[in-house]
Amino acid sequence: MEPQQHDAAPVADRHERAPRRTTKLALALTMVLGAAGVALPTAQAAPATAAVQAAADNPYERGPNPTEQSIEAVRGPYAVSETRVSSLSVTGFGGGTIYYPTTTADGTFGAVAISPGYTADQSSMAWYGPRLASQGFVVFTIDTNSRYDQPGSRGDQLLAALDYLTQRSSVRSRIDSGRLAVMGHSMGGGGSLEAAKERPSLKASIPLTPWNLDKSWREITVPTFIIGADGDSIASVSSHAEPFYESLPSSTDRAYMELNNASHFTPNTSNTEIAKYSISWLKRFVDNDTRYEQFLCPLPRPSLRIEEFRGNCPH
Ligand code: 856
Repeated sequence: MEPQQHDAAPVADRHERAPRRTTKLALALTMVLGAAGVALPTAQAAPATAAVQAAADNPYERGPNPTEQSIEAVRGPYAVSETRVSSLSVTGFGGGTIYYPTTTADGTFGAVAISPGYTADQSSMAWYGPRLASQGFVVFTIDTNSRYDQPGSRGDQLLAALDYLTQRSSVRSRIDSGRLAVMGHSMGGGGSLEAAKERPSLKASIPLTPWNLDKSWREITVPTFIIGADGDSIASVSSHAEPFYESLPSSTDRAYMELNNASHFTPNTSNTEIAKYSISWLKRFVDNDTRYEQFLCPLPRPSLRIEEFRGNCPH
């Protein structure tokens, strides 16, 4: 199927592309002419803007400087397209939907595969697609081979989906294959822990009200952000999210957010706290974008929406 425009989000490539191109040209000219001993007027010879400096410091930084408002917004700066992947065209998982920034003017993006929970399908995680892709990630919400697959299988399927995404998908050229992450709900969150244990090269993992019979994740070195819900009666935080978090090595970048007044199914509908801190975690660890560290450290304070927040700061 052809890529489709997903929504009417703000224009994609408005963040300083033209100025940056101009300053890069000026920089090249300055270096060439400078080496040749040619003097230039000051305006052209001084390209060291904040944007140029930032791009030099971190080649994976995407989008404008973030604000509290920009990470809470229902859509980020990138217009989003989507393409469906049939289960018949893949092996190792059940197909899904890829959401991606429409523009090709900002280089490649990191990518995240997202698994649903027991008995659920990709539709239960659909809100993450445009929400995260519009911030500058390729997002793959997947179906599992069977709705009854257990966490170990869901972990394998997340990794198969990432391999498909970077090696065979129609958007593979848009992705930086070295900057990948996993997310998942419930047994899919348990699967995110399994995937991070199995593939330490992942840059981030975000288990959402995770469920797993294995309580010890001391082998994980992937930066992991676990989100629990205080009212979860299917995967109680005392038996799942909290021990999972506490078992992560303190040498691993890790965080735990417990949502207040929330249930096992809170991650299935649009949620500002889940979005803003997930975006920050992905930006910080998939893009190495330290502009987002301010939203993670010092640790967010408890509020009407947040029961508690734990973590290792600074990262
Ligand atoms: C639904 C995980 C004994 O385990 C359970 O009862 C159980 C139930 C549900 C889930 C889950 O993945 O929920 C998400 O889409 C474990």
